[in-house]
Amino acid sequence: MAAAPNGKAADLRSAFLGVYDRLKADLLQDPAFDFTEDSKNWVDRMLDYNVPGGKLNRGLSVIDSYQLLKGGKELTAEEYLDASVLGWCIEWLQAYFLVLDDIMDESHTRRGQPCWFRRPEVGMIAVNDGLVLRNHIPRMLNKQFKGRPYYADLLDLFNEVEFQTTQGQMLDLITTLDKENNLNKYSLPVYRRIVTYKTAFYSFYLPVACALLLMGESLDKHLDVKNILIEMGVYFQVQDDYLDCYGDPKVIGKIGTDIEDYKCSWLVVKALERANEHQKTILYENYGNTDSEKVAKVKALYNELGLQNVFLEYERESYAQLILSIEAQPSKAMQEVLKSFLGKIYKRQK
Ligand code: GPP
Ligand code: MG
Ligand code: MG
Ligand code: MG
Repeated sequence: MAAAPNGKAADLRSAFLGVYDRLKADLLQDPAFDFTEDSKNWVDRMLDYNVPGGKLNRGLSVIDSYQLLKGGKELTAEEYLDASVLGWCIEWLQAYFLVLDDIMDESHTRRGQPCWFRRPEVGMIAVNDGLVLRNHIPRMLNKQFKGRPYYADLLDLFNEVEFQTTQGQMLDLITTLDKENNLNKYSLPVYRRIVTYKTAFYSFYLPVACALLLMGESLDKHLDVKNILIEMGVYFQVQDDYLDCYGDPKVIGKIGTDIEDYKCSWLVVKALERANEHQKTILYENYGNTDSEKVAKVKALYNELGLQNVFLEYERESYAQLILSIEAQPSKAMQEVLKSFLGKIYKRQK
């Protein structure tokens, strides 16, 4: 077995990708399914298209967190593999969510390429591919961890977090149904509830919870840490919503659809808080429409309301608040874990 890598970010990434190749090879030789040449090629290509092409923040954070919780000591090859497999399980979960989310949000691009379902040969086969990705996770967990004392806790954790994410996605989708009510329902508490469930649990709590289980810790003893990670997740989704409108598609790899989709985005919530009656009418008449002139009117109103500065101020305050709660944590190692995660997303452009 190769030793755990140390050193530069590029080396960490390429070592992590080495584990991806190994996991993919195992899945393509799964004895529970009699692969044909065509099905093997399909899954191989589907995985390469959807799993490894993102920032890998969530996956790499499992390794990073585990190492910091071990007091910064270099991981053994076995420990590195354990953390990497869990990291990839989270990346698989993310791929499964994104393949389906892009269908639901009618998106066009993801990670700088057409969304998987937009490929002419894929279409609605993408729905089943989402399920295939989802079903790979317990197979990888079983192969690596069956028989370990924390195996059942890992399965429970992945199941619970997936449940929470689907509930968040449901809220995200059904909140857009009531268009006649002219955005009346959109408020910060409604927003926080959606994003806590749809993003924060799987993107922030899950990687650290995985590292804690590898340490033999009981998750019930880390509720403060969970709350901080959820706050970080809310901040991350506010950034996602901001970048949906103000990010450079070439950098974020996707074209925003939140205005067209009538999403309860952080930007529209802030616009509603600040708009006068005339400006509210502009929002009511133009929000939630694919007509590019209407989208442009919404964006012009966001600019008029100075939402870019409102976001910069929010970002500054959230960061300061998060640092305060992190520094109130009794464990220095846990402080490092949380600061490392926060450092990866603060002022991100993608
Ligand atoms: C991000 O929302 C949330 C998810 C990707 C979770 C999806 C959950 C499912 C159960 C499918 P988003 O739509 O703002 O993300 P993006 O901007 O990347 O499309
Ligand atoms: Mg979505
Ligand atoms: Mg989306
Ligand atoms: Mg988004």
